[in-house]
Amino acid sequence: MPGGVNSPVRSFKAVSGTPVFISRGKGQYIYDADGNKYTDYMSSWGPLILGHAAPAVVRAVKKAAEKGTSYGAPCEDEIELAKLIVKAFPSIDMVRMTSSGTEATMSGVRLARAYTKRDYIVKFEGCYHGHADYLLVQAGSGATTFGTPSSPGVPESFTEKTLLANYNDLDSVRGLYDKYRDKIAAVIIEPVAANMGVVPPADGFLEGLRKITRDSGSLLIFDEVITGFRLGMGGAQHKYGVKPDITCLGKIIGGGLPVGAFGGKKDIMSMVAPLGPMYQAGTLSGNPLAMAAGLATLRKLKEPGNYKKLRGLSLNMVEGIKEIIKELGISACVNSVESMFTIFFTEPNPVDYRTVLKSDTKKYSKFFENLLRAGIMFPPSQFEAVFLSLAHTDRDVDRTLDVVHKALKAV
Ligand code: KE4
Repeated sequence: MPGGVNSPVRSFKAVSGTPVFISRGKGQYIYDADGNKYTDYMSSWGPLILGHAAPAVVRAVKKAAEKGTSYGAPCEDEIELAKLIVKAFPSIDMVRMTSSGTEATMSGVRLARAYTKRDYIVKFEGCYHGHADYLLVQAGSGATTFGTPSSPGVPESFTEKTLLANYNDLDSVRGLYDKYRDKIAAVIIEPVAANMGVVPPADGFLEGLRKITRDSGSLLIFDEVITGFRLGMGGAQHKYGVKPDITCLGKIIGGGLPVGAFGGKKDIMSMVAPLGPMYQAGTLSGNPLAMAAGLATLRKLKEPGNYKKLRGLSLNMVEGIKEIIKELGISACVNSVESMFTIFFTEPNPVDYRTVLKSDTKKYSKFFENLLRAGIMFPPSQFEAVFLSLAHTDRDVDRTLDVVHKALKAV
């Protein structure tokens, strides 16, 4: 397997180690093949908001598996999960399941282009929406506003219609609309960025995007693959009170099994085959085991007090880290939203990709290694998010803060 992994970010390449191979997880803990135990704050990059092997999820998957693993035909649980998503997201009348977040955003972008009959899309530097060719773009050289491929194997022609804006910078979006106004199908954004580390939207930023897109007849796509059901039952769009036209989901809605979804208003989703002409498909879309795991996760999650508990755990952790940073007088800061946060080795708090890049990744790497050696697993990259789960306890937070204190001091 290239790099010994099936996804690059697991390779520890960004933190100079060889990847840890996990043999099992339980609650807030994961155990590696050598028997080392870690308190896990990666949460499989977001899905495991209940923790590892949550009893309700394991029971649901076992029960589903005894009835078969896939039917190639619709089943009731697909309707149940769709209903739960539609209920939680007022901006969604209809939803289509996929098997990954990449498929969800790829399909959401295709849908916006089909619906508006326009070809250009706007994305933001530092936001990651999966690895569809035209979304693997980086800022073009100099004045060019369209993206250039950020990976070999993506022809220039595939990224010419992907325009790049700067996160939290409405003027950079207006500049693109001045040039390409009636050619832009959609703006796609992580309403809270988490793939450059956590970068919250500035006040008025999301509302500004809503106005710019609405005034120009283009669509607003919220990539809530991470924030959906993470920031609350209604995701970022509920928290910030801004309704997108299309929402992409993933991770938590599959409870750790392969899943993604995209949804929106009926008149937009009616474009999706077989109802409409826009083709989109998947052998294992709406897979019964993934549906069962997702349903078990969301049903548990919506029990009263859970988001309050997550928020409390995260607040204690984040405030504790900020105090340690202050006490040690080091150049570092924390960006956090609800139960996800990132420690950056830079000051002041990053607000976009350019300021995120000022972070000292060598210090992050040392910090990560010190935590790992002490049995704490943070994400093996500066540009990812730490996730709290309902399996974490106040005691975990206290013990983690002790380790963080020593690790920051060492750095
Ligand atoms: P997947 O295709 O990996 O299921 O989802 C792509 C995706 C889309 N949108 C957002 C906001 C995402 O964060 C992701 C995937 N996130 C990465 C890391 N944050 C997953 C980890 C990995 O690539 O292994």
